[in-house]
Amino acid sequence: MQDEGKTVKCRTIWLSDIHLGTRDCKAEFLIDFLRQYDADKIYLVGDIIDGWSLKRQWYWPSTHSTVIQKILRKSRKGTEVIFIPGNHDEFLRPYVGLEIGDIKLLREDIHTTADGKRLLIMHGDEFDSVMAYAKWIAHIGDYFYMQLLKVNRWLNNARQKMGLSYWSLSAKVKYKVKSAVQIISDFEHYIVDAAKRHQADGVVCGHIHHAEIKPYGSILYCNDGDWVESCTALVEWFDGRLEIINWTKTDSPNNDETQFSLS
Ligand SMILES: [Mn+2]
Repeated sequence: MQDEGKTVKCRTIWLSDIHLGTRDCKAEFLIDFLRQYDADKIYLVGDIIDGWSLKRQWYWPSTHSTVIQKILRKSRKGTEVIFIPGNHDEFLRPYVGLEIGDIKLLREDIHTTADGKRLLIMHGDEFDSVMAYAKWIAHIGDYFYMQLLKVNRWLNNARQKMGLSYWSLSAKVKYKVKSAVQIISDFEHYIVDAAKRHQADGVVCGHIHHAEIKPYGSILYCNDGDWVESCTALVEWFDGRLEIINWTKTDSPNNDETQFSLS
């Protein structure tokens, strides 16, 4: 993390999958990030407010309001804020094209970097219906896997007591994790194809909670990650360089800051 009180100014910040309104949202981390990072333009790339979860159960601690206030405050102070609703905040999709205060709601956008590259900005759920088991991705991680190993141990102790043979739940899950890797790769291909259709040089999306900057041939695939597990943002510096900022150095298994230049 940066020194306390020192503001880092960048050209653009992309944030997505914050899931305000859920217990998993790491609002405090995001508040801390927003306190230290400033930008000319902020993209909210979907799943900012979790309407699905709020519909099931109302959960709204004051820190979640603080996140919104921080973003509105930046907007008042001159940051251009563009909100591209995702599937969890699809209740805002009927309003795309409108402005809420100074925040522009768009279905997707093209951002031009300082070095003149065109980036398609989209949430990324657009291809869920053509991708089998897409929902798996958001739930698969090391923690989940460890929990399953625990359940597996318990299950097999019980099976042993009943005279049943060993059956590996974790092997089943490993198979699923493998297919999750396949799903992420399928997802990236769909997104990259969309960028090609828009004749863009790259794409920025969210949705699968997996931050990454990765070239696919001539197209640069960028995912800004999430604020429920990894606490990551994508930023553009004033020379057009893109970088993933990882805000939890301590509990993230993937704590290397990734830098990448489009050219
Ligand atoms: Mn999503």
